[in-house]
Amino acid sequence: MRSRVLALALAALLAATVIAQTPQPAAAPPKIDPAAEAAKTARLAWFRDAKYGLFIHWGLYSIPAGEWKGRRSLGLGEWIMFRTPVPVKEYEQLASQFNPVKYNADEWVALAKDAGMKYIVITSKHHDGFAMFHSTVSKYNIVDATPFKRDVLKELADACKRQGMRLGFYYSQSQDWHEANGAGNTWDFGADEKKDYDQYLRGKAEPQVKELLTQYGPVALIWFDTPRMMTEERAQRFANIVRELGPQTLIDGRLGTEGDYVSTGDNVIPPQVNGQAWEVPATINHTWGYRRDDTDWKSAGEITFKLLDIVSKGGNYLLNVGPMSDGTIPQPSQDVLRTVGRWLKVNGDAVYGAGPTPFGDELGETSKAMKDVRGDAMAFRQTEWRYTTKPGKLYITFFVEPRAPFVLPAMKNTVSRAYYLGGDQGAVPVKLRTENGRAVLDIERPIPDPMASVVVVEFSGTKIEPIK
Ligand code: FHN
Repeated sequence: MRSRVLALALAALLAATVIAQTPQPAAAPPKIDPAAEAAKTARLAWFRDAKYGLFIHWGLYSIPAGEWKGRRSLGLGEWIMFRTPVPVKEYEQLASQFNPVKYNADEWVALAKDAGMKYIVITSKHHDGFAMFHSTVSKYNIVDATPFKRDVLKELADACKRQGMRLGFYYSQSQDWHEANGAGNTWDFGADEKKDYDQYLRGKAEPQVKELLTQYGPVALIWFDTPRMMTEERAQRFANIVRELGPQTLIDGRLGTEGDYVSTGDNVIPPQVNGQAWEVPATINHTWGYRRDDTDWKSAGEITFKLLDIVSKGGNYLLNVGPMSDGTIPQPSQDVLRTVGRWLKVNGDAVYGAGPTPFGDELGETSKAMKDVRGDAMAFRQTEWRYTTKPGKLYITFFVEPRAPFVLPAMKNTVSRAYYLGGDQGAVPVKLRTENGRAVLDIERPIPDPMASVVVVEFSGTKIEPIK
């Protein structure tokens, strides 16, 4: 018996070797539809220029705020139902307490504007299944199930229209802990594999996405998330709905099929430049939904660095706030956002519509030898400055006083002048000279803004041509 198994295994190995050694026809390159590509490029134009957006995670979970029946529930605020776990019948009762009387959509949009953000993405339904808009598909929504009875998304959409802000909706297409057939709730409804998942998709998720696209428009994007059990075919059904009802609406990178842009992992900034459209969803503290005990806000300096780091690699920064159950956004997070916004008022030219670094050495090295817990190569980042570009202009954002003199990387272009951003462009010049064919900046200390100062260098031609 043993020798028979061995013989079979050997025969299989031989067959595999033969197949591996036989020249195989080259895999056909993926088909590219030029018209579809052109439409995608056009859809993405605003997104690529915008660079900085406000993410808002708001829902019933802002009431317990990280604590259930007097006990701290660790983890993300919006995951409290799952982590505790709380049975649907109990969690549902939060709706009768949800009365965010201080909610003022215009103030939220004004905050995003003051912050220098160019789009807003808000949770229309998170994994807990509660719709923050008036849905006719399920009574489990803010108008039908709360004493507040106001459609907060409609109010936000109207305020965005009034103030010229783009608005997109986060929608948890897969996980829905309120529904017997939605993914994720195993404590009330048992294993996901035994559920009639398509019944949930067709009965709730797909029609709700249709409601969002038809009653709150124009919708800048739909931010799908955690595509559990999303086969290509299921994901494509959502994509078709978006394409049909919102031809200009973008699809993020977490639907389960290719979207318009790539969504990185939460708080994950890639180590190098990437030419695709991409976005980093990120927390301002350590949670998305409000948690009373999380007051570890990132500083304005950290946020500004991350923004420039991301833009210098070609991406967008979608920075989150978690409003409280009274409808207000925690004041410390507002203060941080406004500080960055004031900086952007002076220095926004280095960000909006700017292209990535033409160099890359300043980003630091990626070591293949060291891997993080996910097995990704770790980057040793340098954090003193970042480059961004526009035709004929190189922006150098310094986060610490630069080495003196500051020598620019070798390039074929000649540089003509250098100055600080702010005020009248060119009003505050920076000494520029050439030494051994390299442009050199003699920057006086202290730099104007210790948080971050931007020097613009004008050069010949439109694009920098580095000399390697
Ligand atoms: O599970 C969610 C989480 O609650 C939050 O919404 C983030 C935002 O990117 N997305 C999922 C985790 O990646």
